[in-house]
Amino acid sequence: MDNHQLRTIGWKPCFEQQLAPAVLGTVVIARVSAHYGGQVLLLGAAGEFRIPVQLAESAGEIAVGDWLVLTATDHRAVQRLERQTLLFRKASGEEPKRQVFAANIDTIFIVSSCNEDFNLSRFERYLALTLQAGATPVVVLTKVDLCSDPAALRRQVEQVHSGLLVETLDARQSNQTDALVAWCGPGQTVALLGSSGVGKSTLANSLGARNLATAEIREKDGKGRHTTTTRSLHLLPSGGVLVDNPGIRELQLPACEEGLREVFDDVVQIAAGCRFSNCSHDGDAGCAVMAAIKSGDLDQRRFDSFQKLSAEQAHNSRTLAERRELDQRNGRYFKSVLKDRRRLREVQ
Ligand SMILES: Nc1nc2c(ncn2[C@@H]2O[C@H](COP(=O)(O)OP(=O)(O)OP(=O)(O)O)[C@@H](O)[C@H]2O)c(=O)[nH]1
Ligand SMILES: [Mg+2]
Ligand SMILES: [Zn+2]
Repeated sequence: MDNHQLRTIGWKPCFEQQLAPAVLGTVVIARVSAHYGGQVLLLGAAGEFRIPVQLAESAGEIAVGDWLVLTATDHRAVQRLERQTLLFRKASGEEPKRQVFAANIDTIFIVSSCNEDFNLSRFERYLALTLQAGATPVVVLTKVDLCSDPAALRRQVEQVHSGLLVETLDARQSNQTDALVAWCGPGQTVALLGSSGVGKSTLANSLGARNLATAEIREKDGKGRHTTTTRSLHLLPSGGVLVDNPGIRELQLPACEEGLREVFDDVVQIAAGCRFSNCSHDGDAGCAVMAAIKSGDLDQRRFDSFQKLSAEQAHNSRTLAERRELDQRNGRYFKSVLKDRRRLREVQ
């Protein structure tokens, strides 16, 4: 196994430790680079290759960024290495399912433009997801050239979470990406997350990914055209790996209570001072939250955002849990039906 080559695509000791020594030499290690309908594009020590999705998924569902252990002979996945981080949302639509975006991402660039797309509550939403995933968030504000006071926007975003890193740039200029290159060094995997048209693929190109398609946003509403349609992994000249994502239309929070509590640690701390532990923060006596809003210590917008995202998270985590339980019950039911059928066949 050529470890040096694998390290250039994000291989780390924590993955190596998961391999049984006996299998070394008899297997191929590869990283999921893209998913195209029936085919999965993989990156290994010897370069890119494709395998049918059934072979790739024979050790479980896969996501871009996953590490697979494949048989050397027919490239069937025998193990999906344990994920260090996992970025997912609740799948859109009524169905209570989660949708995995990407696995084993170290840093997430939360990309927003300084113009129409700028929205503090949206940052809070993305941030909760990033922290829940176990990745490091960096906010990237693009289109500074179209904004009269980017520094003011930057200060607003910095207040969303203490210590949050925020970079502002013209994503078309590669000489402005220096601050971001620090996150894209050897062995590092970075993913771009944001609405359509904010400049994710433009930024990827400026960081040195190869010629990703970009397109002008629509004039009438400033929205993007969903130019990027598949998630894909790209090698950067700085040594890291970058995942460009399609623009996100709707980001429904999945079960992510910890991520939310981390984003809103200030609100959680204030609420701990309410007289009653089940305070509704809506006129109850001794409510520390209401007092903080009145005194100006807590922003009404931030509190409303906390309430909204908490309710959404609680609702979705309930429905996801119900779905899991149903799946398990169905699984048990089908297994018992199969067992009964086998028994019948044996008796006949
Ligand atoms: N003026 C200016 N234009 C930018 C900047 N960044 C991106 N653009 C333009 O914005 C448009 C959309 O950029 P894309 O890179 O395609 O956006 P995207 O986020 O990848 O969009 P999707 O693939 O649809 O999700 C293009 O016309 C870019 O040239 C910037 O910093 N300044
Ligand atoms: Mg794009
Ligand atoms: Zn209260």
